[in-house]
Amino acid sequence: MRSLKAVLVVLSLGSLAQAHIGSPDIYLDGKAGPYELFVTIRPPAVIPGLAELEIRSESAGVREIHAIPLPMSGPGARFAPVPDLLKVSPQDSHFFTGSLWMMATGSWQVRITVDGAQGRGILAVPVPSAPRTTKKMQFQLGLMLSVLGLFLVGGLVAMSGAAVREARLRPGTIPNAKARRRGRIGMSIAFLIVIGAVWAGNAWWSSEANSYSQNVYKPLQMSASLNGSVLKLNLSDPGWLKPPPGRIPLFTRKMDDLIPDHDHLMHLYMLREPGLDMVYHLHPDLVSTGVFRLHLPTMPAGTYNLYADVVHATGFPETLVTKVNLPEIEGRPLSGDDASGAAEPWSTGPLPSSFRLPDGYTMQWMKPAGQIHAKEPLLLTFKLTQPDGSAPRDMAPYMGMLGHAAFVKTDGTVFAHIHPTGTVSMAAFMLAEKQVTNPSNTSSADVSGMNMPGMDHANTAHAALPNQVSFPYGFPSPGRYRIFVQMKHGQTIETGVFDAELI
Ligand SMILES: [Cu+2]
Repeated sequence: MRSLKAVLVVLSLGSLAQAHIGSPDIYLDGKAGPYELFVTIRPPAVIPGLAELEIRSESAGVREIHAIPLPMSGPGARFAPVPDLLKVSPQDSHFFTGSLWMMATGSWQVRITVDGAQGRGILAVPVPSAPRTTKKMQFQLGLMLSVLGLFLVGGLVAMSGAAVREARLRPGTIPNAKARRRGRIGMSIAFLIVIGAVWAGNAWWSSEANSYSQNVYKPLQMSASLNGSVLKLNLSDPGWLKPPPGRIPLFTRKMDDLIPDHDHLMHLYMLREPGLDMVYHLHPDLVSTGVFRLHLPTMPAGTYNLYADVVHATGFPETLVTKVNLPEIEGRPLSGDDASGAAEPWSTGPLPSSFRLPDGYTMQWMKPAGQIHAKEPLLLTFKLTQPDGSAPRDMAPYMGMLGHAAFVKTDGTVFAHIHPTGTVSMAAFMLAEKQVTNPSNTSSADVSGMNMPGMDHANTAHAALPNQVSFPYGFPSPGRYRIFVQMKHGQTIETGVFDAELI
């Protein structure tokens, strides 16, 4: 009977999202030809703005690194301007830095060219570029400008008064009553004109600020409704980047152009609040434009935060969020790529770095020594072992990769779904890489037929797959985080749960 109670739903988390929530920095572990690079890109919060670029070369013999931002598709992707040379750190010849101007909203890539002992190598890193906020003027600067502005207004009025009152008098002559009156009239007129100009300036500034705020990124909205054990997700466009009538936009977002990212149009994480003690990684099916449907697995009642990752044909990724209250669900058994995990609520204290899985296996976080700092580029490594402590012989790729991880801040401000390549959307990464290997092809066409980097196909032997996986990531801010790591052996998808505390 419980399943008949169609209940509920819906509260948008209303945060600023991008691909990932509250975690805009890009971390990527990739290869530019023969050179292995760890790339960190910190995109600006406003556009146009400067993106900070840091590259650590993990290979020897790198002489020079150049970088340039390019649109992901169209002619701009083919006719690249001259790239910037990155600076080598004087202390460390493997560390390169630079800053790049991101000039427009859209789906961009930073193309990195490495020259060195083994020739030239190119790596393309997708960078979704969108203003995330409007910056407020600093109080001191506002105060100073106001004082200077008042001085200018007063000065202009006084000068106009003086000009009409006494400009034509001989030196030393005292203006008579008539001249003084003329001066007062002159000052009044000047005051009205100046105030008019200030008012018009304010109106112009406000309208510019307004049109900019239209460009501030607004993710697709998502709402959830439950019917029996079927969850329906409705996507809607809150009107981001609607161009004024008659103008052709440089970049648009559509709802009917989603492309598969490692085999699925949507990757949905459901996390139970407030303890983050239950996690589900599921894959809803597209029913019609903007509508997804999911047969829920059997799951306990509670309030769940939903994070849905999608990628547009342009390579622009988004994470859509909503919240749903569920009764206890008697649904289907988990199958295919769907998986779940459970752990003690985070509030009961940090979990050990060695996580016991329900089938006796263990997943271990090879924690870096010392304190972890916010924004520090890290390679986080996890290892799966059998009950006897040995490596499983039947390690298998999970959706084409050695592992998938979700990083969630316990206060709900951060969610990031990461892969061994890094924080970039895999579909966008392949779109960018395809241009490096085949420069004439810059169309944003479907990439579903492409092979995943490191993808092992179903029929090949997985005996050689390692039992550990590393994720490049940097925690965006201090606080407590929960990390959900998924690896697969045989037909079993294991979900390890770990806690991290950052000061
Ligand atoms: Cu994934």
